[in-house]
Amino acid sequence: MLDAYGVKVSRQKTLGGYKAGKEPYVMAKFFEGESHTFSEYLLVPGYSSAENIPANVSLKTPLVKFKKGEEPALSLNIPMVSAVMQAVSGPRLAIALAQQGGLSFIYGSQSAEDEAQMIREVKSYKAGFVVSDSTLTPDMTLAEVLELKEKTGHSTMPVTADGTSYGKLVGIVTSRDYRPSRDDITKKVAEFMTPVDEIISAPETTTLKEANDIIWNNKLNALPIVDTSGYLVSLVFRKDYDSHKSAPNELLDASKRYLVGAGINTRDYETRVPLLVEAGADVLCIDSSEGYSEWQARTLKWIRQTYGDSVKVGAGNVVDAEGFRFLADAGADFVKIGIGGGSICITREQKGIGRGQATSVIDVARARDAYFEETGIYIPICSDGGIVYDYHMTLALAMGSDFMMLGRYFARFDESPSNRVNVNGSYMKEYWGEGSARARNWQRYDLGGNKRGLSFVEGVDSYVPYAGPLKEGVEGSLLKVKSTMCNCGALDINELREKAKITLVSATSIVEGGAHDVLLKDQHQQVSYNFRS
Ligand code: RVP
Repeated sequence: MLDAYGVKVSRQKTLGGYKAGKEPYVMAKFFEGESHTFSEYLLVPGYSSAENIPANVSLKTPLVKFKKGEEPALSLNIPMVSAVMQAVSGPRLAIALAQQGGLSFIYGSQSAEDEAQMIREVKSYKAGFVVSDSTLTPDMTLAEVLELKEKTGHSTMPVTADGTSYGKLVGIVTSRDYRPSRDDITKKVAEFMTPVDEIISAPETTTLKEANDIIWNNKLNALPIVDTSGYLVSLVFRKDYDSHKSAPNELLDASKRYLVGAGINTRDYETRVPLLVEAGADVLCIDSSEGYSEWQARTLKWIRQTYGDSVKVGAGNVVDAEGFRFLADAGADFVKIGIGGGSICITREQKGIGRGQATSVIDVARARDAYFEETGIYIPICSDGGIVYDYHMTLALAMGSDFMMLGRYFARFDESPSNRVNVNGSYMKEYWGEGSARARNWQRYDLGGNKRGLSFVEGVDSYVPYAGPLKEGVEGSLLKVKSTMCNCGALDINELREKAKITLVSATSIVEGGAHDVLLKDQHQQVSYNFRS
């Protein structure tokens, strides 16, 4: 039946909100209250005892669901995971983050074979043995070497016959081999590298301790490890040995390999998941900007039917209790929260969907607790996107998040896969959204099923200020998180939730919270202040 406008009455429910006859039919559901972001909240300190010092704080947190009274099969030592993004989660960052106690989800916007190879790289990583990602060929020029050094920040680069990181070793280049201001930049690597017959190298059977002794005894900065035919296997750096010794939180599996996760989508899971599982991925995550969908339920169902509970898989993203419940019932091992809050994300502008990140976390955390009460199953939740200041992490935890996923934050570090570039005299790293034109040929912005071609950009391509090594950045941020927890009288995340007192702040009090009504003396101070962490 058609109405006066020629529209089928059965479709009117969704089109006009009126029944045939034009009586009011149904109103949209309105959430009570506004939706808020982290910056609109502060923590009010509670009593802190002499025990409340950062050194006593544990940030251990569950990664996957568990039954009341049992231990989760996987936990994190720090509540941070890196975003499932091309510009963020490659093998190098995964290793650096696992060394600090967190976990990366290798991006799924690449072929399943390439993704599985990245997983293998992390799982086969022997602490201290680095597979070079800046390898030279003998016929490259000094100009190209300088460009690579600028991009990666690496000053020691192996030279192989074919330029691959597993090629026949022919030499090594360090910054002591050239003088950028005086040498001809068209000079070939072969002319200034230290050739292989003058290099001290070691066989594959070398232990880290032995490698370190060789480095010390010969005053080396790096030791190439080669196989019996002279092909490069890895490099041991003096600085990595030190950093391995100072990684008490590292996140290891039962065979002492680093834990690593992998992003999947709702289209090719039947072929991708087996490759990732075979490669050794410890946990999977369905990566989509909109998780409350039949496609996710189908993906979860297939994984459960194929692997039972042995393959752990998170799902998302959702922003309310209803979405959480759906994914919980569908079998998700953890649920990710957040639509449109990511720094590079323009989903809210493009589609008008989303919700303030803090409000979403609070709502979903309540649903998670209700689910636990009802079923005895605790499903961890992850606040994904929109963490700008370090204190946002503390707020996310206090509001009920079990861990956080961060993109911009990790993209800034040396170990992220993106290029480092010099923009007007300052080092920047490139950072682009998975829904940006740059990444979207892989359709992370999962439209569900096979609806390829129906797409528009939901993300931007950008720069973020370069922030040095991950270890220093993460340690600095977590020290702040721990000291705020101490101010709340909490020594772990559960205690923080119990004791946290959270207040909404007015727009004017946000201004009051920064340096105000003074002229900063140091311009750099102003700049770093604006760039946040
Ligand atoms: P942020 O940490 O604020 O940079 O946000 C990272 C998150 O943003 C990701 O984990 C993902 O949920 C979301 N994202 C990634 N790409 C895009 C996009 O192109 N819109 N959004």
